[in-house]
Amino acid sequence: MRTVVLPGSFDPYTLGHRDLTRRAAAIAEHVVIAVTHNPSKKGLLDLEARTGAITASLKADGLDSTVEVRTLGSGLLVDFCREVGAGAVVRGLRSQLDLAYEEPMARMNHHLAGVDTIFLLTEARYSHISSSLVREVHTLGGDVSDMLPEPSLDALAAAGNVS
Ligand code: COD
Repeated sequence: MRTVVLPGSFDPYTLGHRDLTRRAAAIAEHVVIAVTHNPSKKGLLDLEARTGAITASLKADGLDSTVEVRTLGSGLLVDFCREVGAGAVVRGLRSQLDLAYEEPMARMNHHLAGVDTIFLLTEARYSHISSSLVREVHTLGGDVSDMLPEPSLDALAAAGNVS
């Protein structure tokens, strides 16, 4: 497989996302992380802080020559895939709840443009980690330091939004 797209809001980029990125990079020659704003999710970090944290994390992991970070504006994911020449989308599955959320999107992307989705099962040690729970724990003053790569922790500290 040549190019795959790994889309998400990554608000913030977690250890689960990092594991997914590493595994996508092991099966594709080129991975494009597409960072988007998901209007249905309450945000914490702005787009620039998220892409910056992911870029720094890729560098620290030695993945910066295989994995590229781009922003996915307000357009369709399938149009973005066409633009970067990607053959498939990669998504992580933590549970059956994730599958219920993912299935219609995967079917729609295939319907719209024949773009397939490759699902990778999350490693058990990361299966309870979600950006939304990390945001909640962080904003309520809890410790999220063992759930995030260093650059994401730096981005949260710089955003200074612990209540
Ligand atoms: N371990 C492993 N993987 C994980 C973990 C974890 N602990 N946590 C999350 N993941 C995976 C997710 O399953 C997902 O695959 C990826 O990491 C990114 O996660 P999120 O939560 O940041 O991604 P979402 O759900 O916010 O992404 C939504 C999309 C960007 C895919 C969606 O909004 C979209 O496609 N937008 C583009 C507009 C479009 O085309 N809309 C029509 C879609 S049919």
